Amino acid sequence: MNPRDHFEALGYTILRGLFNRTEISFIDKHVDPVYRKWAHGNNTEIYRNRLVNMHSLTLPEHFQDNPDQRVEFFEAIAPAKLTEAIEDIFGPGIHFHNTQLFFNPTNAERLPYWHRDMQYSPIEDDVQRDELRRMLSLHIRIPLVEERGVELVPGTHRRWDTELERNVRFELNDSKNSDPLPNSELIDLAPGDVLIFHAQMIHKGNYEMNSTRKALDLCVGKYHPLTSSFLDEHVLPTKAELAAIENSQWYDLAIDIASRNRRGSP
Ligand SMILES: O=C(O)CCC(=O)C(=O)O
Repeated sequence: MNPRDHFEALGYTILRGLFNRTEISFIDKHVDPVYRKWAHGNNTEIYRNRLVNMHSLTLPEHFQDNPDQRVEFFEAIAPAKLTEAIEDIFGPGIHFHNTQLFFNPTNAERLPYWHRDMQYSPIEDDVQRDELRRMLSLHIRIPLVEERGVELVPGTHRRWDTELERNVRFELNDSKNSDPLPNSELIDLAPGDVLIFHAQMIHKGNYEMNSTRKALDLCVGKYHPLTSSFLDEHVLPTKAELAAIENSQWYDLAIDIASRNRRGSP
């Protein structure tokens, strides 16, 4: 099945070996110091809040010591071969939204939790259900170490929950959000592979099968009024940085959405 049909049918697709070893090392060269410094400064919070990710790796504060590296990082994570592959699958109109880095929790009490990304937003669940087919928010997962690190329920990008899924996601009727769900798929990835999945499909991490995890997620998507207000312009390139980025289409569109948000125009 080609990537477009695979995504349409199942809600995810994998581009095996899209990045070579040098490209992954280059991305990691930027990610690793940002992650290490953040983790060092937030040790207690990571444990106490049972965190499994950090977000907004492109914020200027992470590049204070070497601002030039910020442009390099923006370029490394959105090379033409990735933006073209995404456009082949989803058509034009994709914009950058943010980044996240997933790791294993330091607190063993944190168990992987089934969710749809926006269930933690103030948007009502039935509104999310009604908008599901009109929304395209994607995770582009770029593992920096080998992992069986994420589990998906194929097809849930096009349908809402079964009763069991709902009970598990919201921990209703004695269910836990870590309870197993039928028909799920655990995804095997090697550095170089890129997993693209719908942020609103039901998914969770897997910690125990990985001695370590370090997966960079690019959050990208198409404009939707319900998600556009979550775009944080601080994670985007400045005007001067934008001019220095060769393949800037994802960022151009994001900046356009952010400036429309600022003006309050749709
Ligand atoms: O890797 C994980 O721990 C979970 C991944 C996830 O929830 C996400 O990418 O939205």
